Amino acid sequence: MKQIEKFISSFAKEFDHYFLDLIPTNNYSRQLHKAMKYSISVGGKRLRPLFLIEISKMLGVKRNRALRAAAAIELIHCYSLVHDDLPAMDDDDLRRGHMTCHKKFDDATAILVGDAFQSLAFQILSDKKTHPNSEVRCKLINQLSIAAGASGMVGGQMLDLAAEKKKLTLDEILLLQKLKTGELFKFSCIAGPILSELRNIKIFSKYAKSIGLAFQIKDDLLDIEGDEEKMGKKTKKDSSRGKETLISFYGVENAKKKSEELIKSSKDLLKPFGLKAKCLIDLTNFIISRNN
Ligand code: GRG
Repeated sequence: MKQIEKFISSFAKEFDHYFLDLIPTNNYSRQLHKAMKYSISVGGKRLRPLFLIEISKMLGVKRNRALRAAAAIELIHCYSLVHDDLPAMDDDDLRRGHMTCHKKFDDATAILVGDAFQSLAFQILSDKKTHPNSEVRCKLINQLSIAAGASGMVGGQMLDLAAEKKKLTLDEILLLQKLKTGELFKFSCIAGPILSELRNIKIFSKYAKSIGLAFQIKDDLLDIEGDEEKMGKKTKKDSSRGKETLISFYGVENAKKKSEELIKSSKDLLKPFGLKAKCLIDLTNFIISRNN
């Protein structure tokens, strides 16, 4: 295992301990509680939390505050995966190498798990433990709701569903991906600047735009070239449904080149941070070197 992979997996272990403890244990159905714990304990790379925490560290944000914002973004991500796997959406049996939530439990439970994750994310952000300044908390809530909602991930998912019935242009695909994947990455990259109360949100929004698109190109490449066992999910789904992807426009080789350019330009944005950005640079490279 490469150094960066070891680092990511040890972070995921540490984060998961903390993350599982945030699921409230009383006052509601045991089935819902079990399904919530199941859906977050089956793994995942925890990349969105890791980017959020590394950027926060560079900016001197207290770790416990960054961890709370990181849990909020991962809850939104986990909710989106649980809902995306449902029969009405992508209809998948396998996620992160385990049965999907609706297969392990049932469709209604999976819908409620997603709903509960979403509200828990905002409950965490609105708590004073996340930041003593209410303006900071409000900004985090505002940005996460934009990223997750109709002009962010949910809007992107709607475009994605429509893409099964209609051929999209490159610009339409770029918009779809920016909304569906890019907006959550953006929150991961700007939460640290918000928590730090510094004025460097613009650099990190720009950085997020590049890594979000590079992540999506890699995701499309993995769908074509990836190993189902390593990925822990079904591959070749887009091609088998005749769905247009970034790869169908760029072609495999150009897509790889494009993703390398995006990673280079995102690392250039980190130059002013010098050695402080070392770990974030390694993580940036991982976006396209990963094999799951
Ligand atoms: C249902 C509202 C709603 C949205 C679903 C996330 C999503 C939108 C769909 C999932 C399908 C997909 C492949 C999206 C592309 C990017 C993505 C989210 C990949 C999975 O993220 P990773 O690789 O997953 O970070 P892990 O499992 O490591 O957390």
